[in-house]
Amino acid sequence: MSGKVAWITGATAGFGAATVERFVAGGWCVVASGRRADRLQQLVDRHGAERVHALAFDVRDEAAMRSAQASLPAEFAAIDLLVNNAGLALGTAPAQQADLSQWKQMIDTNVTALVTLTRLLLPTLIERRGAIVNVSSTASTYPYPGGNVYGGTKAFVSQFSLGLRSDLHGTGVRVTSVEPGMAETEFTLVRTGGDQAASDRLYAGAHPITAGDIAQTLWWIANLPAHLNVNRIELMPTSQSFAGFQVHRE
Ligand code: NDP
Ligand code: 8X3
Repeated sequence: MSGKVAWITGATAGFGAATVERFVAGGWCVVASGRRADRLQQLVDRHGAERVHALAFDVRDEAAMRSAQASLPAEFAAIDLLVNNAGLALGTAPAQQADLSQWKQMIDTNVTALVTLTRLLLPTLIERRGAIVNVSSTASTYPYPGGNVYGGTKAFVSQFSLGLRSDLHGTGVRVTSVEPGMAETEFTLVRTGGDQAASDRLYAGAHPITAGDIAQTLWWIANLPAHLNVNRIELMPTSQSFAGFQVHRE
């Protein structure tokens, strides 16, 4: 046992669920949060209540977030690592046709909730000389049609991470922005409102990044020597690269 505690948001699926597995296997204790309580309970059942503590709440609900933090038992309260992973994309419509409520949900989840939890945990993280890993995206750097607000939220996450580095100068707290490209999780299922066929089509034959790849990357970042900080790291599947600008002709 490392004696260290990670709080991993979005632990019920995809990157977050795989990251719980990696950190528990590596001897850490984990605070696992997400909305789907049944999936969180499965993590507790699998690893034991002494290794995984489940907090079921919606990250958009600040009061619920505060009481979740306040409810942490002493063994899980001293957080060494915050993995801000909970997030989502909704829709791929161009801005002029987009659903405003979907835009707001992305901003509330990917931006507002992320900064709120970060702010709440900063005193503990500073005391522990801990670390923050924010899950951003290649969408933070490379725009694509229909990526509008999702890309905007991730650009915020990347830039906020760099800003945190500046503010936390001298505290020993490390901050990293992790920026993955195409990865097969429940991400596309959520984005398309549950269209499994669309999700399968996107990933078919592409050998996308796996949740395990990202979990392993987060594990590597978190366990580097304390004098090393990865500021940002961008990952893509080998099958994915760049294309040119689009030109509209009259
Ligand atoms: P998944 O859909 O598989 O997992 C998303 C996680 O976020 C779930 O555990 C979900 O839990 C949680 N979540 C979403 N909304 C809320 C909410 N309101 N309150 C609490 N938890 C919430 O997707 P990924 O694992 O792929 O996504 C993880 C992160 O990685 C996201 O930030 C995403 O933007 C980012 N990302 C994904 C990429 C990809 O191609 N897959 C690439 C680059 C970045 P629950 O529904 O139980 O609440
Ligand atoms: C997820 C990757 O390209 O779908 O952040 O935006 S992408």
